Amino acid sequence: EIAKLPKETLALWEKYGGDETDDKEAFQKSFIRHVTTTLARSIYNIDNFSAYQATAHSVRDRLIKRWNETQQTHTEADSKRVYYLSLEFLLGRSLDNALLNLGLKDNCGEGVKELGFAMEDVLDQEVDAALGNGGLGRLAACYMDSLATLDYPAWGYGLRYTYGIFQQRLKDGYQVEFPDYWLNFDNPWELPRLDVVVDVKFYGSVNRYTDEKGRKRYAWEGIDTVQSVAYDVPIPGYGTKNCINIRLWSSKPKRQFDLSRFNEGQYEQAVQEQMQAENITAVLYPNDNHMVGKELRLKQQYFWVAASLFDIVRRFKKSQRPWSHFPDQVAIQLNDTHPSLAIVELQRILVDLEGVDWDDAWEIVTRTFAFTNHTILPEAMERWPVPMVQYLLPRHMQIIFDINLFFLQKVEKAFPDNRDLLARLSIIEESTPQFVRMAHLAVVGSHRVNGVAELHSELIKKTIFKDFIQYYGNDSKFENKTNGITPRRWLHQANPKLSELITDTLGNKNWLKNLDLLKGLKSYVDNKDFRKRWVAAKHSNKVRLTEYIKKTTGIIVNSNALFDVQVKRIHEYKRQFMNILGVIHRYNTLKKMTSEERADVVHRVVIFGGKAAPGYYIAKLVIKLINSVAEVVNNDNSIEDSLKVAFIPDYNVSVAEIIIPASDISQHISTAGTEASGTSNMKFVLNGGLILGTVDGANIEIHEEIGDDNIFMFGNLAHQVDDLRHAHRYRNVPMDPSLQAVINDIESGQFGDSRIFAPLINTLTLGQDYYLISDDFQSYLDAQKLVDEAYKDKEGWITKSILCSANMGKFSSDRAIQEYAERIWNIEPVPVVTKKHI
Ligand code: AZC
Repeated sequence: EIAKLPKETLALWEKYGGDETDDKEAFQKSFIRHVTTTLARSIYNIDNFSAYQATAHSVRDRLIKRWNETQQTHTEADSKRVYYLSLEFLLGRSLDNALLNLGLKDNCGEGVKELGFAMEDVLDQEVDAALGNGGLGRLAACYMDSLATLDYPAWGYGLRYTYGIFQQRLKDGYQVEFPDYWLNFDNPWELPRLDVVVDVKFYGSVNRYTDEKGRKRYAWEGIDTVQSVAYDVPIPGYGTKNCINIRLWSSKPKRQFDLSRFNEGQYEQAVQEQMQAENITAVLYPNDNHMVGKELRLKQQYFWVAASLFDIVRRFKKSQRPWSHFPDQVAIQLNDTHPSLAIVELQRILVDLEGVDWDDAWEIVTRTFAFTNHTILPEAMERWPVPMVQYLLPRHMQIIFDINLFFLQKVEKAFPDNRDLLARLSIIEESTPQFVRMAHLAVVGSHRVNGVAELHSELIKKTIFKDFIQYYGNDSKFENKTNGITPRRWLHQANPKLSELITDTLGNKNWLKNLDLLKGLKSYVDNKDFRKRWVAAKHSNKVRLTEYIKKTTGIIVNSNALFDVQVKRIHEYKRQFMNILGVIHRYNTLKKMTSEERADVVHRVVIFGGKAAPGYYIAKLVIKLINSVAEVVNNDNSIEDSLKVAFIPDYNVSVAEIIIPASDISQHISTAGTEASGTSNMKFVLNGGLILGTVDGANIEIHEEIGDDNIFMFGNLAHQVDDLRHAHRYRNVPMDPSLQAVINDIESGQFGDSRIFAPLINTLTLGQDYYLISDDFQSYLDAQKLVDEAYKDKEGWITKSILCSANMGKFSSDRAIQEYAERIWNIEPVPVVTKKHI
């Protein structure tokens, strides 16, 4: 194509294109140009926020260049791509990450400084892209970073919510939610593709007809059409030209305004339709590990899946290959069951629109999809009422019934006369009304199903997917892919001092692309100078957090105390409740001590952070209890600063970047078998923080890697949980005495009106203690004692801290992505070829 252009045109592109180079001067030129033209401001009128915008736009220019080169390279290579479908991408801030990944940080920093701004203040202006709830959404973001870094041809598909996860503020110790209107100012990290628009329909009916070959065919006549507009978010890899894409869809009405209705005086109705269309992508559902069966949520899922598949299919069709090649060109990963309608939609496209025979289509579908499960909690399992699906997506409901019928026929053949098995395996739950079991649909429609840590992947085969194992056999579809985190954001960016020390020690930055190289730190574990710098890095991170705590809560803590952190979504299964009960125990123990006895005690700062789903009453009470305890403890001079408690509001990705590098010990204390993996555990340990954890999720594999001496594990094991619960239900289990004492303290009114906390206490006493706090409480306290003892041995602790980081190579998301690429997606890296500016 290029060859056909006139020489003069090419020469112009050569001459004027591509002045977005990476040197300081070019950056400063961009900065000033954006201040004057993009922002329409002047040298006399730039504050930190404008400086951020100008910097961001300058970086954006350079990102777009790489994005273009990448997309061109991938189109030309025409190799297989992976599409990662996730309703959540919890990206956080982009500027610092882009600067580091592109290698622009130094030049840009200097450039900005000479222009009169401090890079830190500039970076601090950015609002988080908080399009996710917690672990699942942040995992998607880490995976995009690794896909880009490893040169894989990959795209993410998600929704561009107008409101991300709510902002959390505290009032009288209670959580209050505020809307996260993150698009208030322009968003330099997205490229609106107002020309990439897909029509999505809903409702309507299905017509049957006979096609020219005499086959029975079905056509869905949807009535309500909404438009899906693409916004592309470039994701740069580290130390590569590869810059991949997350395409986020935004909904808008098909007809801007119904003029005829307007003329007929139905102004309000016309406006309403417009608003209904825009509603679809208005807000992220704020539940973590919990399904809420709202029709709007189902609409979101289909809207997103339909637009994404249309886009993927359109791209494939350009290559003019036969349909049977589709799975050789396209791999689609389903991030949880949220996108499982994609299985049905692809089958519909192939059968109804493209005229492929059912069985051939189904073969294509199942070879294309793979499914990641992130939880076995029953309340998180997606089930949609059949009548709702039928009404919203009539043709899809038929196809689901057919998929189920053909599947169950096969099961019946393999296991004749086993009606119970059929009922248990069925995609349809035979209740009133019937429900569609999305996890079953995802399993049946995928060629691979994976859990996210070894224990979890074993548990899904024994619990939620047990019957599928009976049918498919043990090793056919089911795999484990232990989660990972990106060391670029979670060490290099969040902990620059430690990153610099590691680079100095190992002699280069290769560890950022091969985290196993951290092992090289082990030979420095006794090196005095190295140890000194290690401690200094941790200390400066603790000072930074101390300042942040003061700024956000007013609480003053001592940066020399042991920092004990639990930050994650507030959930009963994660047991923040047990943590605060332990704090009360500690507090009342300290109160009983003499001053001399207390002199020997390790001072602690217990730090909490995390959001509760707005409708999750018990989780919100836990937040209130933490704050009530903090109020009493922090103002009690009699314990002489030996204990402080702080609840940091509005925990999000950028707050995590401040908290995680500053922790001495962090808590990952879910009831065994409930936390599928956990990923913050990996982030803490990578940053030289020890962990206190139950034998659950990825804690187990972290333990395996870092060894007994460097981790504090406690509590009952996953296989004991059923019996313990049974005992609570049917026997009179005596209450653990230490826990009873703590309950008495709360009930005595030590932390304010005890009636407030009664529903919470009842979960332990009346509610059969489903999460087994009473069963684990004593071993939790014992483990905490060991933590105190270990921390007193300063030198011993430093050694542990170093060995923690040094052994964390396995938990890089690069390792995880490589495993997915090889075992599930069958894709190869495609290094980006640098083009001139044509
Ligand atoms: C989370 C799991 O709770 C967490 O253990 C895991 O580390 C994370 O996914 C990433 O795999 N699950 C969710 O956030 N949500 C759901 C629906 O599972």
